[in-house]
Amino acid sequence: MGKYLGIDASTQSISGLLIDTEAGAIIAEESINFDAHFHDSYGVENGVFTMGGGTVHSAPLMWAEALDLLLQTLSAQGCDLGQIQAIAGSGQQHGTVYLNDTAASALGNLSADKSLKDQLAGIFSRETAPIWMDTSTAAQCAEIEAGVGGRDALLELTGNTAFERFSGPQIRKFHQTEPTNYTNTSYIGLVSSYVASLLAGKLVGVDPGDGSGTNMMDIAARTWNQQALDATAPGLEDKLLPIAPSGQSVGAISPYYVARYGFSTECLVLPFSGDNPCSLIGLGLVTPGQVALSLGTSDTLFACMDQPRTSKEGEGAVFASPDGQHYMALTCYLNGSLAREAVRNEYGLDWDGFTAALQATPPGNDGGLMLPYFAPEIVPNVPEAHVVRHHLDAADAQANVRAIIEAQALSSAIHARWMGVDITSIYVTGGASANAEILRVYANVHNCPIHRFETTNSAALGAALRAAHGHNPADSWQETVGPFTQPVPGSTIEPDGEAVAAYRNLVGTYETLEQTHTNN
Ligand code: ADP
Ligand code: XUL
Repeated sequence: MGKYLGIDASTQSISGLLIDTEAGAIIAEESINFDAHFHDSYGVENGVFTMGGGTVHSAPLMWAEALDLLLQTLSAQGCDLGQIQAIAGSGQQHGTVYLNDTAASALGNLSADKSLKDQLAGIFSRETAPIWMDTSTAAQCAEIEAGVGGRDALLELTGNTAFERFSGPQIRKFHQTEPTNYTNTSYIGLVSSYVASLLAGKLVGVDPGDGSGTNMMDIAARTWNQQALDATAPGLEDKLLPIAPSGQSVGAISPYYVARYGFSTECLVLPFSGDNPCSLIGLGLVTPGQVALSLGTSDTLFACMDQPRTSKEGEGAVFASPDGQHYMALTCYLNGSLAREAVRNEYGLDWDGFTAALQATPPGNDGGLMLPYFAPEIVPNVPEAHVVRHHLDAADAQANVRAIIEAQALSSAIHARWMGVDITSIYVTGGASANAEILRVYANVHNCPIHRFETTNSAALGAALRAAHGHNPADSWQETVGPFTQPVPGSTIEPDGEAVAAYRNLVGTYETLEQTHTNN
């Protein structure tokens, strides 16, 4: 029993969520939005740099500065950080951070008189970090698959086919385009392991949940796979730390945070994991068969599984669950919140206006459909942004609002089939899950109830619960997650018979439209 902090380093913000396991309650939740604080100093938009040709990066030094600001804000609000017994975290998946040979010593000798930003500016062998939105590595994906003996061989070795956003293809591109900087890189981490390293004051390894999203880890053994490393870049094994088991503390928090923010010297740091694997825990999905939907910057649909079920056609990914026992199946869409915002902004609406448009239009949208590829899409694989309107007038704001939400929900039904799970209820999280009208469309398309939770940040909650379990490993996962993962009473959204019938026919129509306009 005690107080545990979960930190979620995501695309557009870094958040902290503090739980008290004695009270069974979330006692603080705070978020630092990157654009609001760092747009001028780093030039990020929606937390990222969009660099052309599908290349999307972010700034690891900004994440360090944001971590200081988050802890300062929590402390200024009166949170007694000294009572926290353990911290775990969650990071946007796949993104890679490249450090030089000064990093370990800089992290180990942090002075409390100066900020992280002032002390760590020199540790990078690459100033920017490619992130999950990057779609520029199709060539490297093909080369890696060929390098291990083909797509099926990579699937067999790592559980996943090669994806543009996965870490391995991104590392290969760096090696090919900046060979000297690659040679000068001593350590390659993921967003998750980098932020854990900032807290621990030493280099921390990648956990199996996030290691699964690299195309380089043997998913069954939960170790790096040498054949996959060889197919990615030379000497890579020397730049990676061994996979760090998700539940084992890497040591106490760095003295920097004790002196600066009043943390206890005993406060433990656990490895961070990916945001989706953490959401699995934060929504209580520790039993196989349960399904969840995250409507964040990316939209993801995921399920807990006993065994790693693989997606041969490259529709989905499989990750190790940070509970140490299970796996998760995941379908990820790049056109999530930013695509919804593109429609909202195009018609000059705010979220209330967007919601009103959904309320004013009928399920099925009188036949109006949209393929919402405002940016390149992961599923189906669409390399170039293009939006298709089918029986849909571009001037009709309300119909376009409904069209994008129906497109996203229909696509989530089509591309969940590979998981082989009978979807009987869906747990939701992510910023857009605050919007009941969006969720109503999902309830009707999937013909099942949608359950909502107290926080829309299940990744940060899952991280806090991982910290609690790491500190009390004798507790069962069910005991740990149970008190925090009950749906809010009365908040469940039930399907409506007539709307369900309208969507039953529309799924096939949408699928045909999708196939006509993509190569999938
Ligand atoms: P991340 O994946 O970066 O953690 P979040 O889960 O915090 O993202 O979601 C942030 C997004 O939530 C915003 O970009 C915004 O588009 C969306 N959002 C917030 N409130 C609403 C709302 N009422 N309706 C629809 N979308 C919303
Ligand atoms: C999952 C993925 C995204 C990021 C978003 O494979 O790429 O959901 O984790 O933060």
